[in-house]
Amino acid sequence: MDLSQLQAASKQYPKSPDFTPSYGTAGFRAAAALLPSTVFRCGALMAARSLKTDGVTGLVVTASHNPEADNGVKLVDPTGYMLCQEWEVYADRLANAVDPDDVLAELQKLQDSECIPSGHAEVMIAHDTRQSAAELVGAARCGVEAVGGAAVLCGLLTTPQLHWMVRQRHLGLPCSEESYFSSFLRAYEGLLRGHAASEAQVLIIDCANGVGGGKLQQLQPQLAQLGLELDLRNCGRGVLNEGCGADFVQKDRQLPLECDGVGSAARCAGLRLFDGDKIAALAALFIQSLLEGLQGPSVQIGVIQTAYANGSSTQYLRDTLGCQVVITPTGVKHLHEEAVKFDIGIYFEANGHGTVLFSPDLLQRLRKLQANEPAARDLLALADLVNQAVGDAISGILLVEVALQRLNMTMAAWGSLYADLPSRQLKVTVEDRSIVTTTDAETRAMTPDGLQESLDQAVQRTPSGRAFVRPSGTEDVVRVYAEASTQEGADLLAKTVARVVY
Ligand code: NG1
Repeated sequence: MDLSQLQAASKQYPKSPDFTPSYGTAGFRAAAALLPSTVFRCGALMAARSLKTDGVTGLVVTASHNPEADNGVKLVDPTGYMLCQEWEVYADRLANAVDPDDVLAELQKLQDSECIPSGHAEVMIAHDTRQSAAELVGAARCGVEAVGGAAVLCGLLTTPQLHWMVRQRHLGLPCSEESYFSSFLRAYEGLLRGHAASEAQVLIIDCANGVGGGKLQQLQPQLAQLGLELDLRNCGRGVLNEGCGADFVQKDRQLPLECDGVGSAARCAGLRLFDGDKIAALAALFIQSLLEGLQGPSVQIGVIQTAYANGSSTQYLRDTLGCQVVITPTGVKHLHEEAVKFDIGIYFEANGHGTVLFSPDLLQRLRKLQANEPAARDLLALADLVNQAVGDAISGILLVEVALQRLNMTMAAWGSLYADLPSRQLKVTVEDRSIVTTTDAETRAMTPDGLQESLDQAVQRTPSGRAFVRPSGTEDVVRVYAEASTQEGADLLAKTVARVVY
C-alpha cells in the first residue's frame, strides 16, 4: 500500500475534536456534516481490505432509515457480505484518529499487522439520495486514491444492489444494474410459470422517498407484464423517511403518508403489519413445501431472529414448522453469520431486513438434480430470486409474491399463521447510551447496576410479559421493547421499563 500521499490528502478531511464515531449495527452513522473524515478514512480502509483479500470491496454512503440530515457509511467485503467483524476494530481506530499523523500511524499499524501486500486495490462506491451524498462520495474516493487504490463510482444504488454487484464481481459474473434486475426477473418468472394467479396482483409500496423508489420504477413495466402491478407511494416528492418508511411503520405502527384512503382489500405494507417475522414464517413454509418434492437426504433449515422477533413467531417457527431457531444480537451481520451454518438459513429482523441463504453444498446438489427434479429447479430459482449477498427489500417483495402465489395463500391466511403477541417499542434519549450494556443476545442488561432487576420485577407483574433494553447502534437512543398478552400490558410494561432507563 502506498501511504506517501495519505497525510496530505487526510488534511482535507479533518476530524472534529469532539466527534468520536463508533462502528455500530451497520457501519458508521452521524449528522452528515461530521462525517467527511470518517468516510475518507473508510475509503482508505476498504482499499487496504481490497489488497488484503485480493478482491474488489465496496462502500455505500447511506444512513438508511435515519433522517435526511444524517448520513453514514457501510462497508462491503469482496464476498458481498458486510465487512468482516475483525476489521471493524480497524475502522473504529482509523475513524477516531485525531489528526493526519495519527491516520498514517493507524494505517501503518494495520499494514504491518495484516501484512497487506502491494498490488491493485479497487473499491466500488455507491450512495443513496441524501443531499450530503456528493461530498461524502468525494471523500470516500479521495480516501481510496490516497493509498493508491482505484475508486469505481457506481452512482445511486440501494445498499443491497451494491452488495449484490460486489458479490457478482467476486464470482466473475455480470455485475451491472441491468443484470441485477434481469436475474431477479428471470427467477421470478420461472418460479411463477404455470402457477401465477389468474388476475394481476396490485401491490402498493411505500418507497419512503428514498433510493428504492427510483429502482422500483425501473422494474415497474417488466413486473406489470408478469402480472404484478406496483403502485408506488412516497416516491420522491416528500422528505426521506419523514412520516414514511419501514422503520416508521414498524416502530410507530402508523400508516405512512400518501397511503390514506387505501381500501382495506388493498395489499400494502402498513395497513396490517406483515413484518420480518411474518416474512420469515412465510419463507420457511414455502421452502418446506418445495423441499417435499426433493429426493435424498434432508435439508437443514435454520431461522435466525433477534430478540425483537415477536414471541409468537418464534413459537410458530419452532413448534409448528419444526425449524431450528437461533436468536442473535441485533444487526444483520450477526444473523448472517449464523444463517450460513445451515443448508438454508432464513434470517429476518422484525423490521424486515433479511434474506434467505443457500449453502454452496446444497446449491451444488440442486444443480446435479435439476435436470430431473422440478423441486431442485424451483429451489435454484429461489436462490437467484433472493439476494444471496445481503437482505434486499426489492428481492424480498418478489419472494413474498412468489410464496403467496405458489402456496395459493391469501393475505388473511398469511396473517393468521400465528397471532402476534401485542408489543411496544420506545426510544429513550439518555446522556450516554453506552452505559447500557447487554448479554445473552441483548435480552439481559448487565449495566447499569440494578437495571435488569427492576426490569425483571416489571416483567413478572405482566402476564406473558417479556422486555429488554439495548443501546441503539444507529441512533443516539436506548431502545425499549416490551411484549405482553394485551396491548395495554405491553404499553404499560414498555413505559415502566423506559422510566427505569431514564
Ligand atoms: P439499532 O439502531 O442498533 O437498533 C436498527 C434496527 C436494526 C437494524 C439497524 C440497521 C431495530 C430495533 N433496530 O438498529 O434491526 O436494521 O437499524 O439499519 O429495528
